[in-house]
Amino acid sequence: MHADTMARLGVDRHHAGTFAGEWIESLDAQQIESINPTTGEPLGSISATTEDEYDLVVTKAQEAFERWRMIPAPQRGEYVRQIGEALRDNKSELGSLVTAEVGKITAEGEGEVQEAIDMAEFAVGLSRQLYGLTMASERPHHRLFEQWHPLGPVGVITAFNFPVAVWSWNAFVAAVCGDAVIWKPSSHAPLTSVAITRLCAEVMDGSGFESIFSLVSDPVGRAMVDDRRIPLISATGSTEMGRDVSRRVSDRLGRSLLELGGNNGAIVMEDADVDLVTRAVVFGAVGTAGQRCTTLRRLFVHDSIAEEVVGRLKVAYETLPIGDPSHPDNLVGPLISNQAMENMQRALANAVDQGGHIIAGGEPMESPGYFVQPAIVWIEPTAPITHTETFAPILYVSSFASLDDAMSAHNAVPQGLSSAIFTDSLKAAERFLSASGSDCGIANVNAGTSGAEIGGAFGGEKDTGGGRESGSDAWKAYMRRQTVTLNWGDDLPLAQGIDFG
Ligand code: UN1
Repeated sequence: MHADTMARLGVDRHHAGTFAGEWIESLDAQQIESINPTTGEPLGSISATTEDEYDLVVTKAQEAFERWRMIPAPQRGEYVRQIGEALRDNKSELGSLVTAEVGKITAEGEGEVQEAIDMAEFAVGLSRQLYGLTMASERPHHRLFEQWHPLGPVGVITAFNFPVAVWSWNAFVAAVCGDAVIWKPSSHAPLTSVAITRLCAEVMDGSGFESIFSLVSDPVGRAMVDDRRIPLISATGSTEMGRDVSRRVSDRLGRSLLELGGNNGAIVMEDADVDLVTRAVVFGAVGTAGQRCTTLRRLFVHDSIAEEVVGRLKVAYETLPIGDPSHPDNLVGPLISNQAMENMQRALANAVDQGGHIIAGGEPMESPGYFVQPAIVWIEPTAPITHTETFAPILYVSSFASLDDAMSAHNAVPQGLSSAIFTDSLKAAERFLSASGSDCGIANVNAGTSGAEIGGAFGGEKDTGGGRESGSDAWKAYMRRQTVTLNWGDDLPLAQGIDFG
């Protein structure tokens, strides 16, 4: 089944891992193996990128960029439209490859490809919407305005958990903005990156712009981060990784766009709809086996309904269908690796040490793959473990007496990605959305923390890194702003009224 899917996508069991307008690999290259987390078995492998190959990728991307930036943005959008079509035509194959490679259930594997298709469509529209403002000039016969120009080759570092969608947030927007894109995917999802790059290559073939969507593999991520030829590095992953990227990129005064760890919380008020809460919490906490940066990790429930909500969640957790993610009945697939299982066990042990009680799940499961039972832990919101992100399905639950208390516990963590409140009270919702409410980049009312639409800007504050990707005006990060003053008069009036003789 996997072999068929891979063949349809043109991904051989062994494939070159570097694309610079053409696939390249050196004979003695190291291999990066892709492991199917459902079975623990290898799916295939790609060749790692050597330093020389990396250099060729950047040289070709730069050369392509210099021509790409000069074609009208809507024409660039036309290429992205065709890539979106190619994704649409291959949605189920790509979805199954995502399922095989990172263990997402079929609906989520395909959902992620859909997110990339949506993103392509968004970027096509955007290609006719890259606007600049005109400001009122203080000088007669002067026009003051800003325009946005392409930036250069952009480096895109993605994580295993969204191996298609997060690349598309960056790549499609950057491409219509006139940039070339150099992708360094996660070593846990190399085959998906090869399949996607092959689709792009097919569309771009013969256009003269084959190097606009290129691919590099480990271990050249660091070289890319340090490379002055790359004005923007967009990186998704852990806070630790992002801190390192941020330091290195700012050292060369480059730009970084960071989407890092989340530790997302939801507040459940006494008037919340408990059915809706239960469904939203289960999807948010156990969807993608707790491996989204938007996964719900902390739940604050009003004292008066805590017992009821926890009871409902326990029942839901006891009957969760966990298993082979390609089986349509299953809702929870495996974690990405054995290491991820160990991290989860360590976090649970710490939680118990810090006074927590595991009230559902938590056990690793007998299986060749990396399956676990999602856990619910009743614990004080001040326990240090609840202030860290463990990339696994652990939900820390506590109760509160007043919204003010819940709000301060909610905002007390270093991360600031996504947040939610469940209530029918207008006052409570508005308090949560106010300047003294949620300190996150994403705030939801009566909807869970995960599963954001692409139309909004995605990202968060504090340790989440501050970057914004995908929708709204996130495109501005991929362009350079130029402020223009144009004097169409015969005099030379100076700003600030300066008289210079
Ligand atoms: C991520 O986990 O890095 O909002 C991205 C969501 C998805 C994207 C998650 N649209 O959950």
